[in-house]
Formats: sequence, C-alpha cells, structure tokens
Amino acid sequence: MFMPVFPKPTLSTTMSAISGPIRTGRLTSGQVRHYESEGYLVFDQPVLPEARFDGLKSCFEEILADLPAGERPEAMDVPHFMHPKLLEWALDESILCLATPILGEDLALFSTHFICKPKGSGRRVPWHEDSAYWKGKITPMEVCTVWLAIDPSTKVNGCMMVIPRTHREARQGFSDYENVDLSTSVFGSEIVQRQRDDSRRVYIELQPNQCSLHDARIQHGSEPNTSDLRRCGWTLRFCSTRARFNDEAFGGAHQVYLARGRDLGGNVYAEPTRAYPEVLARRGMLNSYRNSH
Ligand SMILES: O=C(O)CCC(=O)C(=O)O
Repeated sequence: MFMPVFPKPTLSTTMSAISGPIRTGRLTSGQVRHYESEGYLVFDQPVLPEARFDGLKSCFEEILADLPAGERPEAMDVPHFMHPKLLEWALDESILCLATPILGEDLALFSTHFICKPKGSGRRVPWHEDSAYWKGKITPMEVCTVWLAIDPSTKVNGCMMVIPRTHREARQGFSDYENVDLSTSVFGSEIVQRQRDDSRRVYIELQPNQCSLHDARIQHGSEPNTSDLRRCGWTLRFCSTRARFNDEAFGGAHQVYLARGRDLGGNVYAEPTRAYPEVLARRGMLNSYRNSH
C-alpha cells in the first residue's frame, strides 16, 4: 500500500533522480520573481524522474480507458478522490518543491483535474480566473496550480494561454462572467470581453513531463483541439496550509490533503491512502466526473 512520507518542515534537502539533491525549492529567485510579477511561470525541465512520469502516464491511460461512456475527458475533475493512487504523484517531492518557493514549506493539495482534449474534437477552455470559481471557499486566495503536461501541449493542439499580470490588475481575479456555449466549451461561463485583452495572450507550450505554474487570479484559457494530437494536462492545485478551507461552502463535497509540513490554518485533512465514496456521492459523481472548475 502507498504510504506517503511527509518531510519534516525543517528538512532542507532531499534526493532526486533527476538532478541529485533538490533543495526545498526547485525555482531560482528570478523564476519566483517572474511568477509573482507575471502571475505564471514556464518550467521547461523534466518535473518527475522519467520512470515515475511513465508510471503516471500509464495510470492516467487506465483511468481514461475506464471513463464512462458519454463523459468528457476534459472534465476529469478531482480524479484522486476516485483513484487515491494518483496521490503518489501529486504528493511527489519533485512536484512539491516547485510550489514551496512560492507558498512556503507548509503545503496543502487543494485539488487536481485532468483536462484531456481529444484529438479533433477537444473543447476550448473559456477565459477565466480559477479564483472566481473558488470565491468564499479559500481564504486568502493564494492558490498555485502546477499544470503538468501529460502530452505535448502546443499552439496547434490547444495549449493553455495566460494574460500576464492580470492577477494584479483591475478585477484581480474576480471579473464579471457571461454564459458561453457548453457544447463547445469545458464549462459554461467566460470573462466578459470588455474586462480582458486577448491580444496580450501568451501561449504556454510544453513537452510531456514539463509544467507551468499559475496564480489562481490570472486570466487564462485555451483553444479547441482540432489537431490530430491529443492534449492532456494534469492540474495540481496547492495552497499554504495557512489558507482556510471553508467546508460549509464546499457542502461537504470537497477535501484537501496535507501535502507537506504542518497545518497552520485549523483545517481538517483527508487520508491519502483511501478513496472517499461519500464525498463523491455528495458531488453527484459516484460513477462519473463533474466539472467544478
Ligand atoms: O488546460 C487548460 O487548457 C486550462 C487549464 C486551466 O484552466 C487551469 O489549470 O486552471
């Protein structure tokens, strides 16, 4: 059985098969400054040791192969509730060390989501801020998403796009939204045109096992995948354990995991070795996924 090991907060180094010792942080101070000022960062190096990434990819392919008929592969939200084995990767030190320079040593895993756009018919992700979906659920709204590429993710197959600096501009993560066509989009609302400037978009192109990081308040989205190459990314969303998770606002239909260090916010954490059918039932997704992005 998988037993995650939570490093003590004082630990300063650990070993990695990629690059020898990894420090508690894998980012340079320049990269952290870029993330803070621009709201995102491209990490164009291998995230996981190669064999570990291969294991994750195989696990993902099995989960995808079992996707119930009619379910959209872009909407595989919180797959780790159904498949706790995924936490072996989500809580991997190589990944946590990307979040610690931004959020500190005490980390919670807030959520994960496979956004897998099939070749030819992959849906677009409307322009949005993650924070708009989590308003009132996490305080403060300091969530860093590690977007780990499972497939090559390029302009051609609908890679993620961000509008730099919007996490600090104007609405700072809380724009106004309007409805969009759900038959072509991963979810049904989008930031109104007058509150975004798409001409400033930056395309985030990644190879498998590379990642980007983005702030919950940045405006981002992606185009449809009409290419002949699938595009899948796994979002891993981390917060400092200082953040308060509002269980009532989640209606008992969500849970967070202590990823590293200790709790600082008085939160209750899930047990990473078991599945939570009761939580899935509350989400109405015992046999299916629901996109609560
Ligand atoms: O995968 C995409 O295209 C969009 C990702 C996204 O919206 C997110 O990570 O919050």
